[in-house]
Amino acid sequence: MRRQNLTRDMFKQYTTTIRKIARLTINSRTIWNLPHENPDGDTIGCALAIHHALKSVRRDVQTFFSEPVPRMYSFLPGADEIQVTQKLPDKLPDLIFVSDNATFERVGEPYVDELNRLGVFSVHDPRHQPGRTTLINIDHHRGNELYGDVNLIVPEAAAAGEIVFAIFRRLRLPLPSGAATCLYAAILTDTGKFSYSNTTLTTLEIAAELVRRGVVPHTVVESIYNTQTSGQLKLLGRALEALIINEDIGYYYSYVTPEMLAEFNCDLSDSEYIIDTLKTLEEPKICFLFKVVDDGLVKVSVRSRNDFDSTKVAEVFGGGGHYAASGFRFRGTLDEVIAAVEKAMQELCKDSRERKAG
Ligand SMILES: [Mn+2]
Repeated sequence: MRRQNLTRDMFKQYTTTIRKIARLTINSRTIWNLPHENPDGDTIGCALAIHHALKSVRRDVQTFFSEPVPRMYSFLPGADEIQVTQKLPDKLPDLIFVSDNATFERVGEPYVDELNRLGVFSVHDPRHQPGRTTLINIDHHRGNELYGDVNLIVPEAAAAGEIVFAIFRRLRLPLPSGAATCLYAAILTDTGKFSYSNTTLTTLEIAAELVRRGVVPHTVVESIYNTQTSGQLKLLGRALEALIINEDIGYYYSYVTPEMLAEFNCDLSDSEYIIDTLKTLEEPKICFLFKVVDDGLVKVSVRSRNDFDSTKVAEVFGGGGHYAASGFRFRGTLDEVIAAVEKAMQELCKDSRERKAG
């Protein structure tokens, strides 16, 4: 019985907001789910879990993606009900759920434009009008900008999926096994298969509860992780060959270019796993993966396995994330991002060395 209490304790200080979201959900008829751009397992798992659970209680719920569902998540129950479109309907719903999304802009350019067209803005925007719809922001990023009409930010949660689980429990919804599988995928991916330092007793308790509700852990892992194409493996090999270590400052990096993707018949989302292998080097413990989109844009993933807060460098470039895993976008070429990161890392590491010495 004590186990139950521990899980509940983490959410205790958020009870008022959880209750409020539960009440709003019960009282609404139409609901939208929007993921963040470059959707990952957490944002997709949350959106689909909300989709399932609310559909099962006869709410009119729609889930919109502005980009295709990444291949490894297409097995998730309900993925075939996602509407992949750059346009949103003209009539706003009662509620909009946005999960795992630290800033309003991160719903991606197409949906920022669409929401603005419909009169929906961040609460910090002077154009925001209360009552047009209710934007519910569920997240675990420390730097969340609290842009929603209701904001439930739980930095202690390993995944936004844990928070959605807490809301469902408050609603006492009969969690269908499809929804449970989606939440399990959310938690599994954000904890690196329960291996990152964010994995807590609560994480495992929630996972156990989801398994109790019908999730088959092996199937979820197989579908998400063990389904790479030969092109993806070869791309990984090429990226590992390209590894460069900066011994002076203490970080290393690699990159993926459009030419590499084309050679192995991959798209950018096929390069998501590379960082997981990249970050396993014993020393140094900070790494970057530069994913070149085109001549003017590089997407950057940052990972840290020591006392270096990866968000510090991501923030230099207007990005963010978590202590050990973050990212940012860089306007420029591969050479330019490599030089800019070296400069930023030099500054940041100098600062921390000075602090230690002082
Ligand atoms: Mn997340």
